[in-house]
Amino acid sequence: MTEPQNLTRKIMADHLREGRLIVGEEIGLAIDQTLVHDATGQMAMLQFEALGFPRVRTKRSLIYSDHNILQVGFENADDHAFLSSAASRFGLHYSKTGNGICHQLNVERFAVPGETLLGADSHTTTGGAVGQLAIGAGGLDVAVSMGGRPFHLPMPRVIRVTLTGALGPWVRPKDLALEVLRLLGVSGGRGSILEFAGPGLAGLSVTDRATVANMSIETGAITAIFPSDDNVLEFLGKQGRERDFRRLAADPGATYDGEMAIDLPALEPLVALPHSPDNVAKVAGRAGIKVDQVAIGSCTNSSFSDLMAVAAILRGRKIAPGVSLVIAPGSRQVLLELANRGALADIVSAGARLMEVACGFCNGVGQAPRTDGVSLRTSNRNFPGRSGTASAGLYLVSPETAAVSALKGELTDPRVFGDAPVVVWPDRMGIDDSMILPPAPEGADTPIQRGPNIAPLPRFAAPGETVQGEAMLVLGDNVTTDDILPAGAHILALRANVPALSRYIFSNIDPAFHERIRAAGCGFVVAGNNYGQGSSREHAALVPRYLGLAGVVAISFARIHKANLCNFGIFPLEFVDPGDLAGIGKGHKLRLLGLGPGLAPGAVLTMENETTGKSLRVRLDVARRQLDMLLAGGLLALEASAGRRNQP
Ligand code: MIC
Ligand code: SF4
Repeated sequence: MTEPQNLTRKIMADHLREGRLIVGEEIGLAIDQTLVHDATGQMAMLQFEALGFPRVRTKRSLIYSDHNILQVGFENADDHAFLSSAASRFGLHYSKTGNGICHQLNVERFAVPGETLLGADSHTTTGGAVGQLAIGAGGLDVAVSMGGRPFHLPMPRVIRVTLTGALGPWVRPKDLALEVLRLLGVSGGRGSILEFAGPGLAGLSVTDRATVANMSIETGAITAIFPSDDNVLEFLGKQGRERDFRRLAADPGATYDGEMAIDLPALEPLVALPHSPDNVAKVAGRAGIKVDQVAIGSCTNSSFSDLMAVAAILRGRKIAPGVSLVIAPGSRQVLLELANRGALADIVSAGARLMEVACGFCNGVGQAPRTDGVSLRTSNRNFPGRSGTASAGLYLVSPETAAVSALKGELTDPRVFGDAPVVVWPDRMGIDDSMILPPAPEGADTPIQRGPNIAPLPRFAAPGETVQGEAMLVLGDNVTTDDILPAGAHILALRANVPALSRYIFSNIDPAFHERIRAAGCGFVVAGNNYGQGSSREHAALVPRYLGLAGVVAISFARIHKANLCNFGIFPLEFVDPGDLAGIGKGHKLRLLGLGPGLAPGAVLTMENETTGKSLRVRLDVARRQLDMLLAGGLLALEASAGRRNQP
């Protein structure tokens, strides 16, 4: 008899192409679907082309236009022309601007229980809401999987999160997501997949689960997954996708690598205070903070149920005079349903500003708050500067807390408001996929449109056996990819143009970084725990490499960023003795010794600090595959040197 399996391992076993399902060992998973968007897709498609793949080999691959939608110059329109033409040529579907946010659309239209999805966006995890094993990665990893090759990662620990009871009135899935963050912090989920289970699931719809799966990445987890049960069947039915349904759950008696339990009735409305999503407090304890802006939307909370509840709260009322309320529906389907039910009229009558169906304010594309402003948001990240205003404080809350607070003008516990809204779903949502363009037939030879914003891919050389450079920055714990390459409309517009983008690396921390590293020619960044947390943006590795960054020495790394560093030939080095961090100062001259063909994965290397005269030991904790890339100067250089051709 085979042993009972948890849900994660079942899906992994179905997709295992390399390795063994032993925690910590590298595995290669077959990928059924991929997604990229207009902030990560430019590089992914240029890399796909450079790898020589003629056509995608997945069941379905999509490019979404949702992040980079402001057109104040030619750049974003150039990028969209490039992306849609590349999609058509290489066999991907292209979701046009105005159709919606990739993760919302994936859950509505494409996610299939039991399948794998690899997305060039950290919140790809949202697909876990329907039992899809949905993982975020850098664009180059997604390009490789688009070409039909497995995706590699260390076999995670699977943590069962058992939910009991039901959420009380006005307590929402966002509060559950924040509770998970309160319990785990921004790095407590590293190396793990959170598998939700228990009787509490019955009261959570797919859109509720999507909020929780979405924010699982904020704990550092690889992803989260929910069983595919009656609630999933009901949701897929409303999307006309009953045929995609497959009932999936852990076997009774399945074992896990860790356990957590959350009693839903014990939860209260929660808020993540500035400047980290794990800085969680009870709304009741912070009520009364004056609010300048309330922003409802993002891939965390922009579903039909979220916005219908918001509309019900706003109905017949006006927002407080000092508040700017902005609302961005997650998809065109959601927007049309709101319009057809009169909810849009309730939203607009209350004084809200209706935003484009896109990521928008979530990553600083518009709606930057005033200096020192307080912005209440339903999104998932409140890192410093992410809104576009460095001094603003972002508070993350549920849509219900956001709407009630917009009416009151201050952070308000929604439970004071009376009866909680009850959202009634239609039997079937309006289905119209006409903004998703299919690719041209194979062999159609579609030309790829390359405007001046599409710069050629930079190429990198192999390192020598010794690498010498300055400690360009010495940083603390939890450095985010927003710190490395900030969000914001003007920077996002340059995602296809590495030389132009390079001016912004670490610009919020040290505006002179770009010039300093250029002058030094080669350098290291030194940091504490969980370096590179947050987004999947591979530009946070690619662009520093372009500027001459040879290595990052840290106590530990966030998974996606570490993989991105290897892909672009930057050495991710971990202090053997974390106490050595204190001995390195900005500007110290460092020498990394012992690189070369004899090196083995997990090797401990010597780093000399020429400024202090001391030596320290650093571990190169990477897989063989990654070591080969690092020694070749990155994945593209390795492929070129191996003469690998991906032609059929
Ligand atoms: C984010 O939420 O930070 C983004 C913008 O969606 C990123 C993607 C990117 O920066 O390219 C992510 O989460 O991966
Ligand atoms: Fe878009 Fe924000 Fe979601 Fe990132 S977190 S995908 S920027 S909505």
